[in-house]
Amino acid sequence: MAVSDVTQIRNVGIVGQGGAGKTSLAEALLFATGATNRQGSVDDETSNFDIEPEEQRRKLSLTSAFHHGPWQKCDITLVDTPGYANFLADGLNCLRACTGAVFVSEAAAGALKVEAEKVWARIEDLGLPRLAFISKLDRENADYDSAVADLKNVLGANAVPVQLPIGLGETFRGVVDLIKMRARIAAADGTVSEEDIPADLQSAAESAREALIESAAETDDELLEKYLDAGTLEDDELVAALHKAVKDGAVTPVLCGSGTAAIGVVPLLDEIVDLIPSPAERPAATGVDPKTGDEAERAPAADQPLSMFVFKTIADPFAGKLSVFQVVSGELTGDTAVINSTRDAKERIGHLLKLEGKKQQQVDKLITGEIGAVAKLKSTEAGDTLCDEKSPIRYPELMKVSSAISFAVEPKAKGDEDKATQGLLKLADEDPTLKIERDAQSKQIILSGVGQLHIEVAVEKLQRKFGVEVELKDPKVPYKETIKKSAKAQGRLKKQSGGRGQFGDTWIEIEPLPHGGGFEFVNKIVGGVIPRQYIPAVEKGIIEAMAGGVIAGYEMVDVKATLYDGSHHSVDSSEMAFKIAASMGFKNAVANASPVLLEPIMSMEILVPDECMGDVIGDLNSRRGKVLGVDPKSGSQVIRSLVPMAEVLRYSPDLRSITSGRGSFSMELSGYEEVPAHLAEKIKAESNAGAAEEA
Ligand SMILES: Nc1nc2c(ncn2[C@@H]2O[C@H](COP(=O)(O)OP(=O)(O)O)[C@@H](O)[C@H]2O)c(=O)[nH]1
Ligand SMILES: [Mg+2]
Repeated sequence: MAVSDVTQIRNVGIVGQGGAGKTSLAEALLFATGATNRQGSVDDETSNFDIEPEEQRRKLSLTSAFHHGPWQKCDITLVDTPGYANFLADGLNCLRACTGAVFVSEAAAGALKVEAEKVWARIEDLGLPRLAFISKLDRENADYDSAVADLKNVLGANAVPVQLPIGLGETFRGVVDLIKMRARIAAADGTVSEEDIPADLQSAAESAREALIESAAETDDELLEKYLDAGTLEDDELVAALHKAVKDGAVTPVLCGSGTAAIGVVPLLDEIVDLIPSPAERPAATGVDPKTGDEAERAPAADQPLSMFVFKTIADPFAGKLSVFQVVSGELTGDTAVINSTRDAKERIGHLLKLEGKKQQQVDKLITGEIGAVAKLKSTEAGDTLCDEKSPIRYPELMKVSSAISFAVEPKAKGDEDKATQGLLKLADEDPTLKIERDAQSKQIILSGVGQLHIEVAVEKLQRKFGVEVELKDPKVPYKETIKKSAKAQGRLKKQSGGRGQFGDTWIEIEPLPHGGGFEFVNKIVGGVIPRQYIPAVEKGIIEAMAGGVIAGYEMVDVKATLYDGSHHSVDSSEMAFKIAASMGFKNAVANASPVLLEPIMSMEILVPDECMGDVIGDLNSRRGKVLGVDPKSGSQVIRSLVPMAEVLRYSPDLRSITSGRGSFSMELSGYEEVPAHLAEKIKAESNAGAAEEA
């Protein structure tokens, strides 16, 4: 359906932890709008949202997917997001383009995991209006009340039911709508019939409606007064009050149902239209004017200058590289010239597309708020702003995710290195959490990502899309080197070989910089003992020596180097000679500056059942881990700890066996610390052996 007005748009992120039932719910919603003629299924590999073979085979979402359908007078775009830790970032970034979220969790006590909390924190950060949907009420032992209580206790949500389930498990057949005070029963053909509330639910419904009215009116003094006076509110007053409370993120209305059994789906569509705001009601988008650097903003309105935020790239097998964006302000028609204000480049927008699962539909225009895509932009990447050249604005970039794990990638066929690198770089285009580097020392291709599963999926895609088979070698720990003391040393190169010789002579002092200080270079040469044109070569020599490492071949960091003396030769000196001399001087100085190795330290949150806590902590201690604290969380414990990366490269399988599969964890880079001396010796020996083998 083509919409003509911004008030008709709802962009809804379907979010929550993996396995909650998001994709199944999205399929049911899509089918109910009539956009698809049968309900897709995760389990049958017929989903319109889990499109990639890697997702279908695993029956879980690895990347966000989009489709849309008409409901009432609106066009609802569904953004189905992944919920597993390794793949969260993509969905969290897509929420920038959403006007609201449906937070899905299953009808069971203690089901919420770290991922659910991360998603919730993001919703809070963005001030995103949200509804909660408790899924899987058709399962045996489904527990609606506990799930609602967990939303409050675990997430701190101001959760208030707007529905009660009718029947549970096998007998689950519909919901009580607490606004209309009617039963809405799902029929087998996907439609909904309205009935009176079953007698046995009448009194529960009445008290739930009262609680609903109270929390809706709480945010509005006038309404509260009226309610206290009259003892009740009209339905439309209640909807209006709830709409406002949702818009402000003050209340989370809770709905319920089943995606796979298509129950509670039509009522959810109704509430998406009624309660989730259109882009017009969202705050103006803020950014900066790229010319002046001043803060700038765009109201979500058609009469504002055109601006678009590109939040995702998709490598489509047919259309090529698709840039997925939201029209933040103004109106976009096909064949338009814009600028990329993030990269200061011109772009030409060709055909406009709306994403419909694995397909795209061409459209004539996209209005404010709409999510669309365009193929084959030249210089645009995810996170960029595209806009009217005459009124430029630049929006904040996407969230960055630090990688937690690295593997060396080795092609199975010799000579496939370039093909592998090119393919991986293309995959990284689509997935900014994937990083590809060439290790300067070992010449290996190093692939870094959020977790082991993330890397494994990337390798599968590499084979499917680019026909390169690779092997993953032991993950490499990115150690660093630094110094602990100041030291001075000379670096002198003198070579006489037949004709012209090589001469450079430098005296360098090095000092430790505070952690994160990087590199500083100071030139204190006076009287031209080293001519000015050679100074940059000295700096370059030191930078190269640092990059290649001095004690174990790892990058050296946090050093200040001062060039304070030296000498030159009028014929034999050259840039090259000074570069080499400086590098020698720097290395000589490092030898006397108490050089040490630094190792990456991971900050980990491990969720374990009570009875496994002792074993997990004992195991952490044997990995040189520091436990920072333990917090109870809905029947489990969250252990917060700091552990050296080298000790947790393959933590997943170990935690699985310690906890019989019931533990889960997330980790991110926290910082660098000095490697204990006895381990440092081992690392140096291994690295030097490796270097000798290479040579
Ligand atoms: N019984 C039941 N199973 C469901 C329901 N929703 C999802 N599932 C199943 O739970 C699993 C995970 O569902 P999926 O939609 O992929 O969850 P997602 O990871 O949140 O997208 C699949 O095997 C689904 O068939 C539901 O409402 N009822
Ligand atoms: Mg999914």
